[in-house]
Amino acid sequence: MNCIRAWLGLGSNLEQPLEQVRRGLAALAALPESRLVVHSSLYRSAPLGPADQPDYVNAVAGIETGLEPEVLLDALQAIEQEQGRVRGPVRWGPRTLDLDLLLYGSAVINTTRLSVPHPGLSERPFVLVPLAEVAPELRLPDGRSVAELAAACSREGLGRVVSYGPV
Ligand code: ROI
Repeated sequence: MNCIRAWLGLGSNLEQPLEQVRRGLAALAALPESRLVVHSSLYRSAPLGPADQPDYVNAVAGIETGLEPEVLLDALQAIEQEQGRVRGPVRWGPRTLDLDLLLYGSAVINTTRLSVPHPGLSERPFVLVPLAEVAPELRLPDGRSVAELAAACSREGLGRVVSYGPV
């Protein structure tokens, strides 16, 4: 198997977000041709975007995968659907489970369906902080250090969820 380390972001703020993220991690562990290698703690984060929505639970996961990027994207979207994701009318509105492909090895991908690295990655604390927790040595394809980006971002409204066991 041609194995690539991919990094995925999980986010939920509807229908018991902790449970949604927990189920999302379990679904990632069951992806074909892939292995869930590591996941971060779960974090509670204030919403980016419209403020009149619940706080989010966020986490990141690292997988080794033999799936091509767009095949992986299909699989992630199938998991989102499985967990009742409905794309509402509001841009940046609430969601049951959002799975983002953050990084796919050191690939830079820009197709109609996929932008990798994820465009929000380098400025979103709810992605950078969990990513730096589990992969402080990681660099973006342009060479920027995840640990340095995480150290420089504001942690306001972001906190680790405690009293929550492993998946
Ligand atoms: N805000 C937070 N805190 N966490 C998310 O996962 C998240 N996801 C989104 C938008 C709506 C941009 N805001 C978010 O897609």
